[in-house]
This record gives sequence, C-alpha cells and structure tokens, in this order.
Amino acid sequence: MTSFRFVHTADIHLDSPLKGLAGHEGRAAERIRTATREAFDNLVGQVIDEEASFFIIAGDLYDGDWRDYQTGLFFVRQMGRLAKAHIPAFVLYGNHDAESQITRRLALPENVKAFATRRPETFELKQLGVALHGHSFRQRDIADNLVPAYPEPIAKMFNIGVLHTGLGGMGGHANYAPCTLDDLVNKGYDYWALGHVHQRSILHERPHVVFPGNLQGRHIRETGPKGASLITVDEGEVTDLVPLHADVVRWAFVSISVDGCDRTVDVIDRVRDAVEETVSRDADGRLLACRIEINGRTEIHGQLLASREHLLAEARAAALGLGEEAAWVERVVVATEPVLDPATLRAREDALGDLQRMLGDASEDAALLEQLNADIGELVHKLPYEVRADAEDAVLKAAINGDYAGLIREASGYLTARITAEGQ
Ligand SMILES: [Mn+2]
Repeated sequence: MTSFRFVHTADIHLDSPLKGLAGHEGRAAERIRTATREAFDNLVGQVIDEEASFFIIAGDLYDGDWRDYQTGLFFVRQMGRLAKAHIPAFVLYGNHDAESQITRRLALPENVKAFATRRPETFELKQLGVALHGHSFRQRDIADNLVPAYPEPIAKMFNIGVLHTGLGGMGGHANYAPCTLDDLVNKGYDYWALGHVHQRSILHERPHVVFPGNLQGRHIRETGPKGASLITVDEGEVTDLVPLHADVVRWAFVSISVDGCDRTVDVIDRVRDAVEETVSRDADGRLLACRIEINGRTEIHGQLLASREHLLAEARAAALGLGEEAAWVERVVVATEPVLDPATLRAREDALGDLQRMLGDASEDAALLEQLNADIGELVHKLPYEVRADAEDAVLKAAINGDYAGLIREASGYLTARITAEGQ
C-alpha cells in the first residue's frame, strides 16, 4: 500500500530586499541580506534528507521581477539538487511572481513543472497515485475565486489543490483570488496546499487546508519560527503534518519594562539581559533579529527619549557582545511614560501646570485642529509611501493618520518630559 511524504512551501520571496539594512555592515547584516536564499537552500536539503517524494511551491517563490538572472540561476541550481535525488517539484505562481510581474525567464529543469496561468492544470504522479491541480496567477490582482474552475477530483487518487489565495482577507494580507474555507473543504480534494498568508495555519483537517507560512521572516511583523510543512500520507490519508524550520534569521519583539530605573546604565543593563535571554530562549542557534521596546514609568523618560540614538548603539553593542552572529538589533522604540502623569501636572499652580492646561485646551481647539490639518496634512501627503507605511514614531504616526488631537497629546508628553527632565 502506498505511503509517501511530500513538502509544501510557499512565500519564499527569493532575494527580496530587506528593509532597514542600508548602511549596515558585518556578518549579521550579510546573513540577513542572504537569508531568503540560505533558508531555501536549507529547505531543499531537508526535502532530500527526508526523502520526500515531491515538493510543492504554492506561490510567491519570487518577490517580483528579478534584478538580474542570478535569482533564476539560484533557483535552477537548487532544483538540480532535487533532480539528482529524483524528486519532482511543482511550482505555482502567485501575486508577487505572476506572469505579468516577471520579465526575465529561464527554462526550468525537467523535474520542475509550473502550473499554467490561462487555466487550471493537473499533473499526475501515477506511481504514487497523486494528482496535483493548480492555477498560477496571470497578473497580480486576481479578483476572482479560482476554485470553482479547478478540476473535479480524480477518483482513487490523492488529490492536491495548489492555490495562492487571500482566502477571505486573512491576517491583513491582500485578498487576491478570494474563496471560502467551505469552497475548499467541499471540493473533494484531500489536501489544499495554499500560499500567500505568511502566518502558518492549519485551517481544516481531512481534507487538510494548510498555509505553511513564509519560509523566512523578513521584518518585525514576521516573528517566530518560519518554514515549510512535511506531510505524511498513508493509504490516502494524511497521518502526519510537521513543520520543517528552514529560517536562518529569526525575528523577535523584545519588550522591556524599565519601571523604577533611574539611570541610563540600568536601562542598558536590562536591555543586555533581555537580548541575551531572548537569544537563548527563541533563537535556536539562528541569528536573532530583534526590535526592542522599552516601556514602563521612569524618572528618566525624557532622557531616554532624547538619547534614542545612543540607546540603539548600546543595544547593538550588547548584541555584539553575544557574538557577531547571535543577535542584531533592528530598532529601539522608547515607549516609556513619565512618572508625573498629565492629570497631576495639570492640577499644579505653577508654570508647568499652565503649560499642561494650555496643551490640554489645544487638543480640543477646533480652529487650531483645522489649521493643523491644512498645514500638516499637505506636508504628509508629500512624504514617500515607505515613510508613511513604516512610521513607528508616535508623533509622526498621528500626523500621518490625521489625528491632530493625538499629535498634540504626543507632542505635549514629549515637551513635558523634556522640561521636567531638564529641571531635575
Ligand atoms: Mn502572495
């Protein structure tokens, strides 16, 4: 009776540029730069070691058009390793690597089959009794449900549907080729190899509906272990489904309370301890890329806000202290609060109290808000898209969102912190 294993991956985004690395040198930066290739190289090694019978890529193998032929050559070289091990691969193109997005092409090795873009296509592995159905994206914004046009399941075979889909707009991903879970479950297939949603999830069992998640986290919104799925099928039933972790850089969000710290050196000590602890707990021998958020109430809130560049350098120094490829600090966010809260300050009968009352009134002054909208709104529109999309700074975020009352509140917090810090 047939028993076989296969590997399902998606969203490799090969050679995608990683943000926030400009100007960074050293082995950690180099590791992050090459992470999508290294992870794919790892995965292909695991496919061979696990003696998988075949390999599925469910879309977004490429991040977009290749910068040059090196991206395609890298992929062909990896598929050559599978060919040597007699493992066929099935590639479906998604929104990022839709036919219209890629202008350069290379002939694929014989063991690699790509699903057609004009209509759904079926590949059969007769010896295993497996049929794979898939429909690649012709252009990036597929708005139709592709599932109804997928072929009927082939009797007495293990039917796999390969599909790149936003399903119903899961996890904030663009809802390309939308469909419902019911559409998939009721199709009569045994396994749906999905791609597009970067968060790993098993949405249904028997039939299995699976997003393996992306292969390598690329920014702070993609934290934790990343990889593919290894599926075991016995007598036409999925009997096992395990993650294969292939990532070489692991992203982590490190939240550090500096409650009660009243010296910068104490804050830096806490940062060092937290980075060390996160590396030993979460990195699993990989490079840990982390964003640090410092929070809590502290006397030195104003000082911390004013010394963000120094804090980032100290955090990076602490990371380097663990070894050159142990950790890399992407950013330090200062989200602390002053010990003196606005309400207490407002009640004071001195100049500081006056300032608080004035700022408090300002956030409710309709004419002022209108004026700010006219002046700042116009400036914000001129900001490049990336700056608007990646804004982390609370004041800038408020400005971008047109939340001028929030902007005044944020700015007053900052001003008050600076003034009270100077007075100490
Ligand atoms: Mn996608």
